Amino acid sequence: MDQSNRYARLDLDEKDLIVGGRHVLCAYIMKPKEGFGDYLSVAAHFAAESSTGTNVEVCTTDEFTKGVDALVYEIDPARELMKIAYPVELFDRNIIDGRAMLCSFLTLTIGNNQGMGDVEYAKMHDFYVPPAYLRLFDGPAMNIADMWRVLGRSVTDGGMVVGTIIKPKLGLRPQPFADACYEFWLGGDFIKNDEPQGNQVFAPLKETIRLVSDAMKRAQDETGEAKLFSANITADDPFEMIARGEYILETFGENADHVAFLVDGYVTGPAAITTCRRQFPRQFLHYHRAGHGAVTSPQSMRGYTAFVLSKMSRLQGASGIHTGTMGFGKMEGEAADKAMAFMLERDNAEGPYYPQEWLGMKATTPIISGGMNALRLPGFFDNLGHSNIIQTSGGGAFGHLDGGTAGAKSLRQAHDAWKSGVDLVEYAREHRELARAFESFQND
Ligand code: CAP
Ligand code: MG
Repeated sequence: MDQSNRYARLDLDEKDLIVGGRHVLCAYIMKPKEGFGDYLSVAAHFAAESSTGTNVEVCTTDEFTKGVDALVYEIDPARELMKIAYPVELFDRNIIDGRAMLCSFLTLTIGNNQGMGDVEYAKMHDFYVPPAYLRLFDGPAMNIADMWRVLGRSVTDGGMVVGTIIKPKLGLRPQPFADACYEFWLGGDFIKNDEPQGNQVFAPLKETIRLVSDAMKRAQDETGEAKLFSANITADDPFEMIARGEYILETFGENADHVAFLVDGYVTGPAAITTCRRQFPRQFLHYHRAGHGAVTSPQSMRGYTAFVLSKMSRLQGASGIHTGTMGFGKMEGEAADKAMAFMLERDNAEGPYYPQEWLGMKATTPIISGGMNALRLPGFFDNLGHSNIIQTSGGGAFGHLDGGTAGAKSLRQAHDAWKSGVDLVEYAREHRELARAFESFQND
């Protein structure tokens, strides 16, 4: 059944659609399967399957239904580019408060259309959210500015939050874990659970958190500085997440505002992020994206890009999300990924295909990790253009020849050198921990 005339409107102008404010716009790289029709008819079928249609006309379709069809409004077969306008009315809203839910955005725009028989592949590279839909998302409650406040820094000083991930990734029992925290905190600001650390049988969460809270108090007393901990509350069951969060806040007591909550948002999905965002609005919501590479990797021709993942996280209310090391660390990425950081932290940002005005929605802070160490930081900051990020180095701290405290100090020294425009080698002459970082990581 030829549906191209119903779900294709190449006469529509993107600027008019943005001004009209009634459509979410999505840009996909899509390739039709050989022998399944021309580009436009497959694109129209994609739009049908992503909104009001199926593979045949149905007798129940009425005029109202046609008014909320998703519409292909631009194609460029040579570039495998397809753009679709989704009427905002299509997206599901909470019955409790009428607000938007990201799962509905995904179900339509990256749902059945990922497995269609006439589509070779389709991957979303950007999307635009009109004000009428944007206002229905929670957005972030907290971000790096709230961390700086706890650290006693002004937003003008701001600067890099010196962080680590307790390594090894798994295997430390409660006391060695807490000892590693204390060691890092003697030089650094921020510690996170590694993404799989939680309530393993060899490290019961309740015992570990109690010891970490004590380590934080001792490190704060020792240094006279506030310290931060991002505790993993990821779980399948929202009630488990809430139980973990409540226990952690109760245990940290007067240091509860020094605690962020880590959620592995890709593997647990939008419900876990929103559970944390709504149950614990006074905690920094730390979105770890472990697993995202399955769909965001440039090697994957399906799903969506890391840029899209990050944009969705700001809508949902992530205080910070890992944005990769932009080619300066160990994970996939390139210098141009800085556009992801700008989209997260600015009120107006350009994406690969769309502008986005955030209309005052709080910024989401880029979190940098993945093979980072003191030696790699200046190049990273030169590329990004600033250092107002949360930087977490696991190996880059505990791989330092003189241990975690020296590792932390080397990271801070590298940041200070960059801020003062001094070459690292020069700065290392007067800063031993940085000098020893060269011996520790030079060949990494
Ligand atoms: C980094 C890390 C991070 C990944 C996440 C790890 O450890 O803790 O989870 O880098 O990647 O487990 O590898 P290191 P991304 O500092 O020791 O490399 O930030 O790109 O999501
Ligand atoms: Mg990790």
